[in-house]
Amino acid sequence: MSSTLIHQTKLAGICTLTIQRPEALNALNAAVIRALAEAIQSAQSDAEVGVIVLTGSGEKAFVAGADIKEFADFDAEQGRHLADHGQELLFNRIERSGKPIIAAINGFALGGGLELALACHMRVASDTARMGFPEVSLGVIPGYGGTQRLPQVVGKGKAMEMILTARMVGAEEALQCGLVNQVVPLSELHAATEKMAQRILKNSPTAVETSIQAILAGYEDGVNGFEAEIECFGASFETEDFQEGTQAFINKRKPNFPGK
Ligand code: DAK
Repeated sequence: MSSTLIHQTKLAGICTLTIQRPEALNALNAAVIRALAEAIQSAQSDAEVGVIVLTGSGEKAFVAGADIKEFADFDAEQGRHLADHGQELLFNRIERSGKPIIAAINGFALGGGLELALACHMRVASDTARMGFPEVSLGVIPGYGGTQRLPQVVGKGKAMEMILTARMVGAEEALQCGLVNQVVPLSELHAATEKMAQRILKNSPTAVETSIQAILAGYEDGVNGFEAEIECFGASFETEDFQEGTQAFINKRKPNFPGK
């Protein structure tokens, strides 16, 4: 299912969702957020999909932020409501997805666009990408989880610098501080993202999903990540994937995981 705002392709277990608003550098308005949430939900429930890739249309931008023209007239109540609604509908859904979601950052990833990339499990950037949080230059603060996820990824000091100065960082600096996992020439971005996705697809889908759960547990309030890991680890032994993975090793063959 493709909408005019989100273009979807599906190939060999990888579903690529491309945000299509090139005239506004793929800025996130309410309609894009809704369409993207629906497209992700549909890919998550598609048994043929193992990894989801998010990217932006054109060669200039991944997502240049929330749509400034749309949120310019919001009051405090609307801002709070939309932050809450948008975080649950889209950003938390991405982060908690059992199927890994990779951001292929093909240009500007600013404000809400960088928050979208940060909600993804991994980020591959083109060497042309520029990332930052311009919010304080507009009189607001990041509202889709940026103040929480950026320090988790790059550390508190770098997050403070990026958010308080509103300075954009280039791809190399982003790689150096751990904001992105890999940087490649723009022409190789999709091949590099696909390669990362294919590596994941060789592994047990249940173990991949459970790894995501265990990693996220360590960031949840009141949850002991080590205890969560023990639970998740124990549960792995009951899966058919565990039987298949260990038998394949013993019999010197490639595993064919049932994903259960
Ligand atoms: N919103 C709306 N339109 C945008 C846009 C944006 N974020 N970014 C670019 N565009 C539009 C431009 O207005 C322009 O449209 P026309 O004038 O042609 O109609 C078109 O895209 C091309 O942009 P430029 O002509 O500006 O292109 P340049 O190459 O000259 O510059 C740029 C590229 C990325 C440096 C520049 O476009 C730029 O500075 N864009 C804005 C970046 C930005 O400040 N983004 C917003 C960050 S704040 C919320 C939760 C979270 C948020 C908001 C609300 N709630 C829960 C309610 C998050 C806020 C943010 O993301």
